[in-house]
Amino acid sequence: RLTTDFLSRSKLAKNPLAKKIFEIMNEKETTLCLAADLTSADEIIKLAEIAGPHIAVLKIHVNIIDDFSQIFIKQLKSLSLKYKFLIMEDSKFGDIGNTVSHQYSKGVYKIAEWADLITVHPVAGPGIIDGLVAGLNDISEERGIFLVTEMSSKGALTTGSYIEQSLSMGDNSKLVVGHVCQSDLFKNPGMIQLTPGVKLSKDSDDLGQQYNTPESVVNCGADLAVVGRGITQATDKISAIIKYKDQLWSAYKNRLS
Ligand code: UP6
Repeated sequence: RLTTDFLSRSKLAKNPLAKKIFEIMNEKETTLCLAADLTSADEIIKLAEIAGPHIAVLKIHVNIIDDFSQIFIKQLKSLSLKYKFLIMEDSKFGDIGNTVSHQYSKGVYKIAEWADLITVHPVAGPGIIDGLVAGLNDISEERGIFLVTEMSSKGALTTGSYIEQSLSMGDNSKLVVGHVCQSDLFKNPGMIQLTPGVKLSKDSDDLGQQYNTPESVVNCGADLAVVGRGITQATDKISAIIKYKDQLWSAYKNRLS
């Protein structure tokens, strides 16, 4: 998987959105997934406007936004079409199938209607994926999920057989586009490794987050790399965006050869 290029891997992906992620990364020459963890809808839109040309995926946590509205979703959708990036809602669903089917499609957010991609804890077992599939009943667009197979934070409980079972859950569902993990845990070249905990310098925050550099996460198998505060807290955001994009892309190029 590590030395195969994205375009070849796009042909091996079973999920149409996984194919699309590979194609976008290849075409825009970026593996950046921007974690726009901001609490103001306008600020997220402003950031998406400048980051749009340089990212493959924009990831949000919809339930931290103070002024969520359908207008925000409309704006975000139109930027995603204009700049060709996908929208990920990092819900980390983790309940029984029946509950997640409602959380996905109902309530204030109606996530299934607009999020191309979501994240899911495999903790509840395969029924959680069946529940999400049920939540897509009225949706005609392609959708994909990343299983949170291994977390970036210190002392995470995602170890050993939990990881193994999450990987096999992923192999058994067409809805799964890849895994959130820290290292090269799977071989299937049609699946995508999404790695969070990325910063220009290897350090940590004071709430358990652990960071590695762009080069080191790519060498550990990251296809898409999640950068949040490395960009959102930079004084010059556009140069931070381009710096991460370039470092990640050249590490990917080096990995191929
Ligand atoms: N995230 C992690 N670690 C995981 C899974 N997800 O950090 O194992 C998410 C966080 C946040 C982003 O919820 O949105 O990735 C990382 O942000 P940061 O770069 O600001 O630490």
